[in-house]
Amino acid sequence: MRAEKIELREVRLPLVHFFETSFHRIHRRRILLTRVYADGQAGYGECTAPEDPFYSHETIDSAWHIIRDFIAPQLLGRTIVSSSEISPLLRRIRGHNMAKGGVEAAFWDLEARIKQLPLWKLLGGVEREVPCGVSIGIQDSIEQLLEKITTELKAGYRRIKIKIKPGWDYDVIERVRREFPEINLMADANSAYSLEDLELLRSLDGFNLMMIEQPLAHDDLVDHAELQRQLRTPICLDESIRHAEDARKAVALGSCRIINVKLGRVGGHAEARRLHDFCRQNGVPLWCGGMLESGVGRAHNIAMSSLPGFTLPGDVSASKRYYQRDIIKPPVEVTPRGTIVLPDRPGIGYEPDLEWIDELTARREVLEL
Ligand code: OSB
Ligand code: MG
Repeated sequence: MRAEKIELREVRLPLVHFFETSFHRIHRRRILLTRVYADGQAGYGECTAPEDPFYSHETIDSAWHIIRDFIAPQLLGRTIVSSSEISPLLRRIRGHNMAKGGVEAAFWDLEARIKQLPLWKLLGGVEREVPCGVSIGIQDSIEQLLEKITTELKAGYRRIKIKIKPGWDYDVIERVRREFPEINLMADANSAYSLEDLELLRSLDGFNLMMIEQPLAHDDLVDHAELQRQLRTPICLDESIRHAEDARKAVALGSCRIINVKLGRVGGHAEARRLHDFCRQNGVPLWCGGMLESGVGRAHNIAMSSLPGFTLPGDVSASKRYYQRDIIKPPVEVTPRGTIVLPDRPGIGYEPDLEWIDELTARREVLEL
């Protein structure tokens, strides 16, 4: 593949329902789509950087800048045999994993299309159907939360994740457990606590949670190891794992027992696969996280989830939970068994709806040699 052109687009999509975490409440997404042209074909990716720097340092605007000024110049005009070469080519750029991952993803889609293979097969995936969970944000009331959980369980989802923060934690989980004693339940704190909250975090041990996700600082491994020694509930790390090396260190320190893999956060499919291989060899279960992606990013997440180490239900759910009309055809659908069936078509396996994308486009830039 010789990349002639990389196109960046910002599309704006309102969320069906606001999404609130410990760090913000959002009502719509600004999404950065990438499109790489080579050998007469195009591949599609999505940069998962959000609008603000509250999840990590990256934003859609920082990613735009890094892609335009540093990533595209490295890749345009270069002959690439396998998309696994891209991550090493970008190594000199420190961090900015979502920017890198957003471009790398488009190359993988393109390579799979050229080879006439579904992306999941090209990546080495084996599962034909992947289990799905849902991530439910902080609501205005516990009643609203219970209603949402009921809806998602009826739809077949196999695991419920709720967001927590100080003031929306113990009582909420207690009430959810009372209503749903048997379900697979977990909580995601997005770094809202510190070791000073040890007593509260230990009190959650009584609720038989599958795991607690990222309770402590976004860049910490040491305090999480201390916390894990004091908890029965497994800790799952999200923000703290930026690449396979972080996973190695987290496992060595005992900072977590489960890892949430996000393509953007780790900088793309190649790094996600390295992380996957390490965790599989070391018996650490994985699941695929989400960043409220549009269908393009969602399709990439689904392909990655076909790797055999993704044994737990992910945060990858149906398009309609997020967007009234997704930007791919068909939209992502979930079976009544709470699974997504891997598509057989080449590439990401869903077609970007180019006319709809044109209508939603707020900004576009074409990067060429
Ligand atoms: O921490 O997993 C997270 C969404 C945005 C930013 C961070 C997170 C999330 C989610 C939603 O939990 C996952 C999804 O449904 O896409
Ligand atoms: Mg998380």
